Amino acid sequence: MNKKAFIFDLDGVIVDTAKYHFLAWQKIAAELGIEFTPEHNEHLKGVSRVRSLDLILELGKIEASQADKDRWLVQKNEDYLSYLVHMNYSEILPGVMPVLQYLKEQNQAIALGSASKNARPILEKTGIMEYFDVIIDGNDVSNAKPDPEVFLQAARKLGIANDQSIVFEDSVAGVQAANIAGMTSVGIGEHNILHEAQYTFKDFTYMDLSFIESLIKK
Ligand code: B16
Ligand code: MG
Repeated sequence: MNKKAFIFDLDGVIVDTAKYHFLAWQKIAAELGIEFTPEHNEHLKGVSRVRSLDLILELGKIEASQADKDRWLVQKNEDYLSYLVHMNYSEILPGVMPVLQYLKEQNQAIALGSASKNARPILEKTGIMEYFDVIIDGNDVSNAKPDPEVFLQAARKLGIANDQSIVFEDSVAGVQAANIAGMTSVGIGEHNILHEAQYTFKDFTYMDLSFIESLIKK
């Protein structure tokens, strides 16, 4: 039987928390007098919290002390967490559950590969922790996407080769990380943004289970 590793990014793939990250960063940017648009935000998707702040400061050409940076990082996370308080199963993006259920039925290996340090509480709140054989998140890695570390760790822990691994990603950095790792990259979002992915789907409702079946048999 073919056993593949299916590695899911979290924010923007399983749950729509990307919008909460955006709102929290936008608040910090506004306080600093920096215009921060959804287009700018695309560069922050999949990128670590620390690196995201640096990108915003670069955008505003602001040099800040480490103490200020630390304060903004705490403020951003507190604001972000306030959006998650009422999070539940209903915030799982459409089409995700049928794919997870199908993979389980087919006895495939499933991992989470997220840059977020808040990944575990989100999986708990949405009640889908049990689907994941392995969870690698922002607490486990030292190199942020597009470095492939998060996906390499996931595949290694599952005991499955990189070329037998498939990554679902909504970020440019994450798609690049999957490609560098020698894995199959499936972009979830707009094709014009995620054009480096081997396949792209607007969201999981556009993905037929026969596509997953073909990846398993590949
Ligand atoms: P946190 P993913 C990423 O999660 C987000 O896309 C990115 O916007 C965020 O800055 C990063 O996690 C760190 O998140 O501040 O919660 O540690 O898309 O890799 O699941
Ligand atoms: Mg993401």
